[in-house]
Amino acid sequence: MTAATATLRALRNDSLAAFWMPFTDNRGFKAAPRMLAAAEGMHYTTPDGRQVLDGTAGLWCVNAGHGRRPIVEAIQAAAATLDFAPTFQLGHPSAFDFANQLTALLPPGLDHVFFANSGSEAVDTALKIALAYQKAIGQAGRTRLIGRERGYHGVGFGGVSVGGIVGNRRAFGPLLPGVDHIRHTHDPARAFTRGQPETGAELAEDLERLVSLHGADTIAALIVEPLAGSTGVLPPPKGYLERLRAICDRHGILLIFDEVITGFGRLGAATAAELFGVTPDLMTLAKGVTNGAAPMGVVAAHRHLYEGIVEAAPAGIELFHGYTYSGHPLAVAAGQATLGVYAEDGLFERAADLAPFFENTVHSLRGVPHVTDIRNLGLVAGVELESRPGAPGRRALEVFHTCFDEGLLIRVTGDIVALSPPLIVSPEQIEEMVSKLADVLRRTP
Ligand code: PXG
Repeated sequence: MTAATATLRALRNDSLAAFWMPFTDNRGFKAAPRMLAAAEGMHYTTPDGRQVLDGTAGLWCVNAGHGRRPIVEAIQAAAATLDFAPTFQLGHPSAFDFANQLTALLPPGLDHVFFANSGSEAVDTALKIALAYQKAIGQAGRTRLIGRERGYHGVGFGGVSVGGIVGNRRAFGPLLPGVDHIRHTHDPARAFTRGQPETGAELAEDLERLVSLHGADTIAALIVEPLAGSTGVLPPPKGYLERLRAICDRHGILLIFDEVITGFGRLGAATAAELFGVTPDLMTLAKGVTNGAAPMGVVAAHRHLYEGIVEAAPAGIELFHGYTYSGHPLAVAAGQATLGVYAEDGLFERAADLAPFFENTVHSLRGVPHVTDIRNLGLVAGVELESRPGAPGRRALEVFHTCFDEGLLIRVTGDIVALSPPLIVSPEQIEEMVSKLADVLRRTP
């Protein structure tokens, strides 16, 4: 029996009711389910055997493509050798090796990594490390956390609080106290800009506004995505991140880059920090760290934070934080094999090489019905559609469904389509994605 037939049988026997699906229209999905049964390379296979071209690397995570043998085998071997090992007051060698391998990929200074199990956990960990560091260096009054409008930092209470997407916030009460937000960087007047906008660096000065309002000595950290992903692909204006860094330095505010999407080659470099030449004090990573094959989140911390917290603490535990599965052997094995595949295939360089072709091809959607803006950087693009009056998000959702039914996986948030294919994508597959999307847009009312 193939995996696909097994899945079909299971479907016939089971109700779909029990699984309360995340970020899903549960009633809509369960009335018309769309299922995936297998994946290999650039494609998913549905239970009825259809091939679906993966235009989104799963959920922005499968950067090396699906079913990579070295990763599969590393997970299998780890499961058979050391299924679980605590990392509280004990260790296992591969977690230390992997931490060293990761720091070698990161900008100098980001010398320590804390393991979590998702981007959301990484974000909450980074916020807590920032607070603990300020306290450790005698700045206990710095408790305020600053995020940015339209930011997405996962779904923990910390991440939602610093995040700036109303739909993710409004059902959940007052969230964390003492949080504020700088303005986002999107300007519709710059529609169809290729790559980083030339103007808009001055939006970083909005941080000065919050410093004036609250006092720098109350602010612990600023967290931003170097390129905002979930909110619809917003590349940073030229000079903007550099300016944020300078303002943070001026006022003793820690800078956190949330690189859950931008890490591991998406923008054509190991990290956005490397690409833009701006080093944060803390960096969050997830998704591509294991090619999506096992859950893992990572916080990389600058050595001054690690030393500040560890050296200031009395003998004993220095940071009261950690997860049962921090440095889980299966995730570590997946991560080590993933870094090997990235290096062997030269995937970060490949993404950089393909980026101009990707940009040109994606921008050929200009003029296609409903398209009001196209934004891109590296191997990520956002295609903004005009919303139907009174039905925001509806048009893009229909486009998503039709594309899937016709063999292309895209991602939509609101009325913005995101394309973020695995970095192994071929030029022909980029053309296939874009022409399929254009075709579906032309047929969508
Ligand atoms: N930070 C950023 C920048 C993210 O993009 C998270 C944190 C949270 O990661 P976890 O692993 O807790 O989900 C994310 C996640 C989408 C989409 O299509 C984006 C994410 C997740 C699911 C869908 O925009 N980003």
